[in-house]
Amino acid sequence: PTSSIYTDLDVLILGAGFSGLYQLYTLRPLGLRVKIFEAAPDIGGVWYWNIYPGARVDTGCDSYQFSLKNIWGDWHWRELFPGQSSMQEYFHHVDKKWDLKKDISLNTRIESAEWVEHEKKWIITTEDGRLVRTRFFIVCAGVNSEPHVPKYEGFESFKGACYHTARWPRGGLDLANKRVAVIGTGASGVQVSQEAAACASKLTVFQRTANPCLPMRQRQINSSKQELEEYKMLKEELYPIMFRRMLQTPGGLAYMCVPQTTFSVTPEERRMFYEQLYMKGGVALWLWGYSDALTDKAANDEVYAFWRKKTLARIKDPRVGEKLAPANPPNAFGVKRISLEMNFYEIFNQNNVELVDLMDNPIERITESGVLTKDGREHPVDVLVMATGFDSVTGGITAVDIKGKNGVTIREEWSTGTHTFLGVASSNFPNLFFINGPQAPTALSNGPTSAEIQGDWLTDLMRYAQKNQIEYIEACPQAEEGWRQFVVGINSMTLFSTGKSWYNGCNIPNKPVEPLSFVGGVPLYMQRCKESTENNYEGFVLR
Ligand code: NA7
Repeated sequence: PTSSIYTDLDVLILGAGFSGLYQLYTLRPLGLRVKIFEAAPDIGGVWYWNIYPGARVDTGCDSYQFSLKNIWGDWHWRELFPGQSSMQEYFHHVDKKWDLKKDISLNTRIESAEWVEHEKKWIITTEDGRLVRTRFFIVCAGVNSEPHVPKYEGFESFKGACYHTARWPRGGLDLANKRVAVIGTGASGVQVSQEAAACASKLTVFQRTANPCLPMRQRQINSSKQELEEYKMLKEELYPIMFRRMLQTPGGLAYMCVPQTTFSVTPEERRMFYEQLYMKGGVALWLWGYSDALTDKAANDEVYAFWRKKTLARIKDPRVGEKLAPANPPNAFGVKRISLEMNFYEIFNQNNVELVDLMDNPIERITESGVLTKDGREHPVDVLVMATGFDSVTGGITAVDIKGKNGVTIREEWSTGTHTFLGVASSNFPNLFFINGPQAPTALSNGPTSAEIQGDWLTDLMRYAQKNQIEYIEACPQAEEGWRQFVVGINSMTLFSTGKSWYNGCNIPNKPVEPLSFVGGVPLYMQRCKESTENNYEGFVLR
């Protein structure tokens, strides 16, 4: 191709979710030529795509947003756990405040990126044939953006409607009086099942691994004028403190676990504390309990036993209860993402809802009219919902053909395991960065918090590069090896290393099993980033 069909940029960002938008906003003052390419017709990332019935944030609204006052100052949430449409409104508010869309090319899917050594630039190709030459390429593809659909035999023969939760039809899909099947019981499966149970003639939930859910305890907020006025005043005072505090907790949230360990208190005290956390709702019982809950198996068993008792009391049929909250759980409590629910356990008391345990009775094949399980039973289905998750953390990056220095794609390069330094860059891929990618706090931290921390770090690096005429930045293999050992080492000190979960790639056949996120928490991560920066970006080659 001739150079005239290229667009020249300093920075191209892939993705217009929390990470990409923040990156664009913070890079702009540097005066660089920056653009975002976004595959979807609108901004918001996962909050554009996930429009299945019941799609909702399961982090409290105060934490799950940008920390900058020019956004939150005149934005008021209406629900403690906002639904998808509120999130989309929020992103439009962000766009209006930051005037982002003029630098975003929507409906633009990046297909490939190739490093051109003699130019020290990336050549990016889009699906519609556009070419971009850019110094830096920042992939903000999202943690759970690349849908995973298991390859069942007979899939193509199915005559009903079939959708992955993240590819729900934009025109909507009426589940009323339909026979609905949901495969998967992660956050999406739980949310869609709750909605389907209320209107479907029959709902069949196919569960592979029982995964504890905690009560969301959703509530409306700011519904009266007075409440809103109070909230505004509280925000002025509290938000700056809260956002600072979020940088001091491992999960990038406003709260964290207490310093006490589980068995340092009496059984009565423990019971009272668990009750309090459970009543608080959301992730409290999971993340804000005793400090050893996710590192000591006996401590973890205590929380699970408490949760199980609470949950069994909600399910009428003890056989169903045993499936949903088994005496011998497949995972330690919370080493797989805990989902939040509103009435998930009660729906199984309804006559129109059935649970099928795929551990006992796996899916043999999909037929023209439903799902055939190993016991020979065919479950008739009009709408088949694949709530089967994502090629998490790395999938959004490896979906793009990114060819580095040696002509090898990042997909091939990571096929036996990811390697990065600080979770932001990978050797052989100069001038390429990822936000909320592998080996960073990512899935084990609050998304917007991590997007800001890494985004600020990267903007500082871009400023440094500009000031010092640096055209080439690459992670050193030795630094990567050290980082990998650090990530794996910390992970092995926790129960996360024992879990089968998308946190460590276990959900995707043939994906390497490794910790995909940094378990050491936000403050330690920030400290490591700072150490590198203060030593002239130690661990990177800068030229
Ligand atoms: P998740 O949490 O990855 O859940 C996917 C579910 O699908 C989970 O229950 C899986 O069971 C199940 N699954 C996956 N593959 C299969 C096959 N082959 N057969 C049967 N069942 C299967 O994805 P979500 O969309 O719910 O949530 C993603 C994140 O979004 C969530 O964590 C929040 O951060 C928001 P498994 O447990 O693997 O046995």
